[in-house]
Amino acid sequence: MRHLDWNGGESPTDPQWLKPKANALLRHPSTHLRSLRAGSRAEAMPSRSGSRYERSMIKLPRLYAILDASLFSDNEALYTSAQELAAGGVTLLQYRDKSGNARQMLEHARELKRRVGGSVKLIMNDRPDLCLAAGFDGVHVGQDDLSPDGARKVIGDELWLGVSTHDPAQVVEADKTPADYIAVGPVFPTASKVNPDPVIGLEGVRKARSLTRKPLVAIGGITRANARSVIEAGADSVAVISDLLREPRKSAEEFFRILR
Ligand code: TZP
Ligand code: MG
Repeated sequence: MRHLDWNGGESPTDPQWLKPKANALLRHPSTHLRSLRAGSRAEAMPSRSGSRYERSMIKLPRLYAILDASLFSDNEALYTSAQELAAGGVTLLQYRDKSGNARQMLEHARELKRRVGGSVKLIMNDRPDLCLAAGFDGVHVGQDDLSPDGARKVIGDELWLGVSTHDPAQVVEADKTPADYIAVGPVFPTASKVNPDPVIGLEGVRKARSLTRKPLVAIGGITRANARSVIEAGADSVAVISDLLREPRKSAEEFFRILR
């Protein structure tokens, strides 16, 4: 089926390896063509004394790919996408499945580890238990999941821990936790999350940058068209779902080129 995209042009046929939901996402206007706004890189900040944890700083790649299992028509499509992303240079990948059961998630996670674990750091969304069971490299928790302290207790000191935040108060709080990085968003409107928090814009990224020295991941509606502005607003890395769906390898390569 061909359709008009929101620019009035004809889009390619919907990829068969994606679920209809994912194809709808690809057409969602809000995930595309955000205006580019130049921002200024945040100055290096003095060390913050409020932090209760002294952890050595991790280094994030510019692109943090997220694979949402619910968007793929079958397991093989999910795994293939991960392999394509890895071939496109992705070294940090989060596995996310809001509707799957634990066994299915573990099966996915173990196979992802088998296929791309050699070159890609794998992060489990929401579930420290599945992170450990799958031998993943870290876990990402949100405001309704285990607290960063609780998650750290489960995964131990070595693995990566990320935390989602949606406003300045949450960033300040997250800064005091044993999280290795802080995610902020949604920066732009997104159709990939059910009931997303209010959009924070580039201003929200700048504000977050001023509140923490931890590595900062920006998420929500980030595309090749707006990613540069997000990094210029102070993010260290952009986390992306929908703009990596159609041609994962090519899209990842373009993100890296744009964010060089
Ligand atoms: N958290 C905040 S926005 C979002 C999540 C998981 C979805 C990001 O997806 P997309 O398609 O890159 O906007
Ligand atoms: Mg969560």
